[in-house]
Amino acid sequence: MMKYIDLRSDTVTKPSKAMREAIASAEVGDDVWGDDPTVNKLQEKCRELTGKPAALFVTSGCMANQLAIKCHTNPAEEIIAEWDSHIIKYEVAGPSFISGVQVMPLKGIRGVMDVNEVEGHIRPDWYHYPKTSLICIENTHNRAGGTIYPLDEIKKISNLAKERNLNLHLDGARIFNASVETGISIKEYSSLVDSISFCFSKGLGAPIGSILCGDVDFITKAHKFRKILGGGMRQAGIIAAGALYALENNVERLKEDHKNARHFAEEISKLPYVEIDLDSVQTNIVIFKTKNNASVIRENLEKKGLLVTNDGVDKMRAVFHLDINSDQTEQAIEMFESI
Ligand code: TLP
Repeated sequence: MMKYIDLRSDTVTKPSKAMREAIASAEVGDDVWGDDPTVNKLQEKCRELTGKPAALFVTSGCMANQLAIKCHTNPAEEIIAEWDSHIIKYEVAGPSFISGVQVMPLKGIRGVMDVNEVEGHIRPDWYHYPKTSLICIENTHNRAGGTIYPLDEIKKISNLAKERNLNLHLDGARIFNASVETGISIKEYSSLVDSISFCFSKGLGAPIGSILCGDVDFITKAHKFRKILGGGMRQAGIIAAGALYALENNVERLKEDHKNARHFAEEISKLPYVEIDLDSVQTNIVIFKTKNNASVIRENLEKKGLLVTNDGVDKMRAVFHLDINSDQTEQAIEMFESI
C-alpha cells in the first residue's frame, strides 16, 4: 500500500506512542457524574490557560462553536460572522438548526472583519429586525489560510461588543498556532472575548476533543445543551488524557509546522501554475489558487503519493502538522514540481 504524505488537514495526525501510553494509563470515572479525574484535570488546566472561570470538555470544535452560539443567543436573533468562517461554511447551518438564529455574513480581509462594518451591521431596535446578539471571530482563520487575527482588531471588536452589549465568541480551533507565532498568550486572547473554544485534535495532535471556556453561568448552560446534543461522555478521561498530553508536549513544536508551511509556500509559489498570496501564509495552512483544474492537479498528486484538498476548480489547501517533517515537506515540494 502506498504511504501517503497527507496534507489534507492537521486533523489527520495519529496519536504518538507516548500519547497512547498516557491514554492507556489515564485514570477515569463517569464524567456525566463529574467523576472523571482526567477530564476534571483538563478542564482545570484550560481554566488556568484561558483565565476563564469555567471550562467544558466537548467532542469536537463544531460542538464547541454550536454550544457557544446556543448559549449566547435566543431563537429569532442574529449573529455576525465572517462569511468564510468555519461556523458559516462547514457547520451544516448549525446556527439555524440548533439555535434558530440567522447569520449575517461579513466579508473580511484575510479573515479579519472591519470593525466599522461590524458596527454598521448591528441591527437597530425595530420590530422588522432580528436582535443582533453575538459576534463570532476565528483565530487562526482556516479558509483565509491560517491567518492570525491581529490583537488590535480583536480589541476593537471586543470594545464594540461591550459598548453594544453583545457577546463575542472566539473560534480558537487553532488559537495555539496564533499564540506560538505572535507570543500573545491564550489568556490575553481569552480576556477579550466572552467565550473561547479550541481543539486538541488539530495541530496539537490529540485524537479527539475540544474545549469551551467562559463564565460559570455560560458553561452551566452549555453543560445542559451538551447533554441534549448527546455529548455527555462517560469515561472520557481516555480521550482527555490525549488532550492533556498534547497541551504538555505539542504546543511549542507548532512553530516547526509554520516553518514547513512557509518553505512549502515559497517554493511552490515559483511554479507557473500556482498563484499564492505569501502574506496569507502565517501559520500551518497554505491556501493557493491554480491556473489549471485543481481537482486534476489533486488527482495527479495523489497518484504520486501526496494528499491535498481542492476547493472548487481553482483553489487548493495544504496543511502542515506533527506527522510531517522537513524531509516530507521537501518531498511534497518535489511532487508539486514534477506535475
Ligand atoms: N476544520 C476542518 C474541516 O472541518 C474543514 C479542517 O480540516 O480544517 N473551527 C475551525 C476554524 C476549524 O477549522 C474546524 C475544523 C472546526 C472549527 C471544527 O472542528 P471539528 O472538526 O473538531 O468539529
